[in-house]
Amino acid sequence: MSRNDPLASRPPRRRRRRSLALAAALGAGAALAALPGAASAQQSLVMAQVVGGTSNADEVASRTGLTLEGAIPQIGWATYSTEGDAATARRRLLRDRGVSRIDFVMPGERAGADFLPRDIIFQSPGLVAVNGLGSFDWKWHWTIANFPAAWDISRGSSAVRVVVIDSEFDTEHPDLKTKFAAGRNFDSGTADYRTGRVRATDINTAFHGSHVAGLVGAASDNAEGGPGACFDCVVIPYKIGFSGSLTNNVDEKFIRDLTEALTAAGDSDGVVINMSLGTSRDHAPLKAAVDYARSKGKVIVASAGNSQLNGQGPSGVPNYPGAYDGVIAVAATRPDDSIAPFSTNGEFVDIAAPGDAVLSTWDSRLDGTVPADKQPTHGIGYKALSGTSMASPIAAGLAALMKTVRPDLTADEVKLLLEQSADDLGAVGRDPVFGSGRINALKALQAAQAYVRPAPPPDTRKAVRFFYSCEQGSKDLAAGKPFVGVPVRARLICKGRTQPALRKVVLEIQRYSARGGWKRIGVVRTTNKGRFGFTRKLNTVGNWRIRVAFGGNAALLASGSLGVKARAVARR
Ligand SMILES: [Ca+2]
Ligand SMILES: [Ca+2]
Repeated sequence: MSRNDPLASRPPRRRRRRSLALAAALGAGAALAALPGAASAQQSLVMAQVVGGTSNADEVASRTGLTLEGAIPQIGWATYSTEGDAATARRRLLRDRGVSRIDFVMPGERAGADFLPRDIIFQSPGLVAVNGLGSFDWKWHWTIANFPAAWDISRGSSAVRVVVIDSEFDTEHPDLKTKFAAGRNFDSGTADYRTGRVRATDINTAFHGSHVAGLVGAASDNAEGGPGACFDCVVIPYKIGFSGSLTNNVDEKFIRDLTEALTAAGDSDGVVINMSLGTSRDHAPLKAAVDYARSKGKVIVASAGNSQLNGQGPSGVPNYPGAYDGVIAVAATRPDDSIAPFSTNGEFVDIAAPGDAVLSTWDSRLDGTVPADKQPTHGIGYKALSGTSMASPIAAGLAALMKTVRPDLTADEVKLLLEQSADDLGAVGRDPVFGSGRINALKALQAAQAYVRPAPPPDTRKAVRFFYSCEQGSKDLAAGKPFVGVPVRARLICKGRTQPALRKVVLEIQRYSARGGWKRIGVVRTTNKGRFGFTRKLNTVGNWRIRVAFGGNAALLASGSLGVKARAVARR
């Protein structure tokens, strides 16, 4: 029985329509004032990063009707001017397919602590409604977890990639299109299976992946919507299939698609994997895929599930893959740092992150073409959703920031530091509701920077020393001395002792070869006083290096010895 939603998300019950305050946010224009005495209208400049390099900058100019002022090919940025309204020019550039991002100066801009991205939710007032709590600032999910201060330390890196395994992705969304690496489609049995096509085609499942991907890494500083947690990171979108609706029961195809996608994520160059989904039953292939991705060093983050409410599934049922060892299972909090009522409780919950009424990217094509309860909140494809599906990518994005400042951290270390730096909530210490507490992005990055890996405990065992020698006829062969020539088929007679005395211990007699190193050719048992003796017939022509060796025990180190060297030569 799998009564959980395959995707841990549900739309908020109340939705607040909000007009886009783009013009208000940008209206004051760029910092270039008109020259004194100039008769013409004020000229405004906008810099734009051109897709494919500045050789395409002219085409952007002709499509947007703006004047190309100059370009910097080394970094791919071009500058455009307009005699008209600066906000209009920016909008034209942002919507042009040849532009990945733009840059401009905000009125009154100054450098300071707590980097605030130049996205709408950081520049304009707005509210989201939380069931039973009231209305809250629409960027609450970033501020409560201290992300602005964390972004002063790191905003991610294009070298740090996050695989998002989810429903579908609006790969042309203006806040996402520059953030996606090539995607892969694991929706088995469809025409797009095993292609790179991951863009949404089904309005029933379209929103979820776009929303989750935006929370990981939506573009920032582009005057669109909001930023993602790790907005200079790259998102790798992996699409899997859902049977018609996100609220359908789990089926075999879902498990199969998820398992294949997670295994591929293990082989990918992603360092973090986010799965805002789950099922209430343990599935062996899914567990194997988790173990495989872990063996590849991936940081795996998953939603804790939305099963705590009646009607959403049985309370407290573990959500897989979140409940597997080594997967960071994320519960959802609200703007007052209470637990979201749907967030699944259980010993498997590791941490909590904001997850009730969280604003993020929404498939922009859905506007006006879908039922009222699935329409975007406003014109640019942003929407507040609730679920541990939203908490998980915020934590995953933070893990990516940690991997940016400390690429050497292992997945277990990232998990440990996320937990240790979290703000404890609820019952003191780790508890089944919040796990170790609500993530704190600033403290997590500071902990990552300061982390000193504990040195492995020194080996205090003593070494065993060997004193022995061999003789053949009148020749003495002491350990560690150069080769001594002896007739082939001669017999070496060897004896010696160990220090400390190994009583009644079996030692190995070993012979060295260049190909195989030291290999056992016999054994010898020590006496009560740690003495031993053996003979060895050198039955082939060539070099013989023979030693005795001890395998070690709780008090003594494993130890070899130098060995004696004999060169067996043919008899004349
Ligand atoms: Ca943005
Ligand atoms: Ca606690």
